[in-house]
Amino acid sequence: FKSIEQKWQKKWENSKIFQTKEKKGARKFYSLEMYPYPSGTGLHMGHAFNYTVGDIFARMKRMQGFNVLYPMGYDSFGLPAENAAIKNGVHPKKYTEKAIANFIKQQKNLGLSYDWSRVIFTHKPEYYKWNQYFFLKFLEKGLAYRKKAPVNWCPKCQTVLANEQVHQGKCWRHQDTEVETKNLEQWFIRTTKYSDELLNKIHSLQWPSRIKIMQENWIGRSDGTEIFFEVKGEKWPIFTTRPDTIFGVTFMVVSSKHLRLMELVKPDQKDKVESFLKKIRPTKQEDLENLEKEGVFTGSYAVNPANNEKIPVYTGNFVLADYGSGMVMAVPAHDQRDFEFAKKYKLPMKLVIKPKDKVLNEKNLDEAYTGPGILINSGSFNGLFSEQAKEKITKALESKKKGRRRIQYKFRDWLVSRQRYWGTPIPVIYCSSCGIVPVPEKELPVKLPEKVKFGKGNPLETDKKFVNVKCPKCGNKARRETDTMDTFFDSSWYYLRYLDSKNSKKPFDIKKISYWMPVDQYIGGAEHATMHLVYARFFTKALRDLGFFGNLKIDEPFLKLF
Ligand code: ANZ
Ligand code: ZN
Ligand code: ZN
Repeated sequence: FKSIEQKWQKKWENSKIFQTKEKKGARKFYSLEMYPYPSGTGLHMGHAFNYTVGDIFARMKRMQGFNVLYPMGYDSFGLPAENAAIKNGVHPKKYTEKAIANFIKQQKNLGLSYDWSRVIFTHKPEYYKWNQYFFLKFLEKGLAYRKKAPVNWCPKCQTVLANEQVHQGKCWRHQDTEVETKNLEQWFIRTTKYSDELLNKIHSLQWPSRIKIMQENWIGRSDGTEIFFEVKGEKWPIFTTRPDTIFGVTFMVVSSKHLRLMELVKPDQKDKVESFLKKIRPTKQEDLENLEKEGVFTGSYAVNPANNEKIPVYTGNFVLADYGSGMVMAVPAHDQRDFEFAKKYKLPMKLVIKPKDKVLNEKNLDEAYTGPGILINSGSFNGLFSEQAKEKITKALESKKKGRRRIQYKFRDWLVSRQRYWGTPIPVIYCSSCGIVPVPEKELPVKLPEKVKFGKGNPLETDKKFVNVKCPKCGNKARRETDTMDTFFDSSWYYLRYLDSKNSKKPFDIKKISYWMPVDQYIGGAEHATMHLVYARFFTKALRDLGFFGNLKIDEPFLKLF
């Protein structure tokens, strides 16, 4: 067996039978597998499974007469290589390249029918140069920006993470580490510009419905109303999907992580609020239901725009700082979270929705009534059904300029900067007089320096030659960005680079895109439903709108997913 296997594999390689070119007239088929992170331990059975399925499929398509593109590459930047470097004293580059050689050997042994001439390695400057190039294009168009925000920090990885990389409050790389919240200035990609399209086009994809549903929920569209409540003479917005319950508001809750919380805290409540803030832990969207709801009074009052009632403003752990406006109107009779909070702190409840088939009493509710019904205790809106009342109340608020219709998404902009070494350097320079200055395109790639010290903090900061540069604009002393890009940036467009992997002038040629795109069959792990598969869809749309595909109508990267 061994000798037969070797004989034929050699023959395939020498005759280049798996190498592919664009062929006029031939029906193309782009068959792609999620490329691997080359770990030091070699292929695991999951890889062998995934790639064997893909190989069988590609061979079948060839037999059916298709001109099949079937490439392979390596997602070779990333934290594990850097951690191994710290632990074992090997440079991440050396560690990675050894791992890649082993992967290739194993994959070749399996006889996988890849077109090896197109192979890509994302840690090579010939590849990551284009990451930097795209980043600069995004920056130019406002699709990349820097802001201070509450962000996810993994103490074990010693870096910030994107929302997609926090799973049940833990880091995606290790389920034993709680992610913390820090207020830091970071680089973001404006993925939310495409929330609408990302959601609306999902139905057109031939993907497993479970993956589509996960992605839909991740983007999470809510249709609701923004309502302005006056607090200390200023209008504070809240987001609600239940404007029909506005007469039932008995208190307000502002997130304990709200950047402007302290403006609402009266001096005599300051100590109480501060000791509360010290004791609570960060909250994530998915813990909201089970969390013990806690809070304290801020000392301020809000005015309900529907009836001018004065209501107390609390701060609480169950309101997210980065959803809606970070503040809620609390309706304890009809919202379970508000109900639990009101019970705990003995706050009043007011019924404003009457269910069809039950009689409720606000003195002895066991839980919030969250269903629809007929409005009561709601002034001129009494007697309306809740769905109608949502419309009418929103309209009434709109006419008084105290509210407006609003579509809200759970989806957040993608945090892409990482305080780590083994990734693509972000191509910007900070100058004390010019501010953020992009590295001029002709100076790309900004190469990752090799002689750095590993151990504490970001190794890039230890390379003075890398850090201390001249401002490209004014020529004065300036500082280079030391953060690197999330490696999901690399995997967001690698399927385009396979089409033209050796092009040194452009990321890819449009003629090749026109022939091969989109990917006809994609094969890979479900764990990417709300990570890679979101980012890659965003990238395709953003590159399309930046004109990278000319007049081609390429809206989606992956038609079918297995
Ligand atoms: C008042 C109300 C009354 C609500 C009621 C619900 C029921 P989704 O579907 O998730 O969009 N909310 C708004 N901003 C929030 C934040 N930053 N953190 C936590 N909760 C927040 O849900 C929207 C509802 O979630 C909003 O509607 C608000 O509570 C709450 F009987 O407003 B509701
Ligand atoms: Zn981590
Ligand atoms: Zn300058």
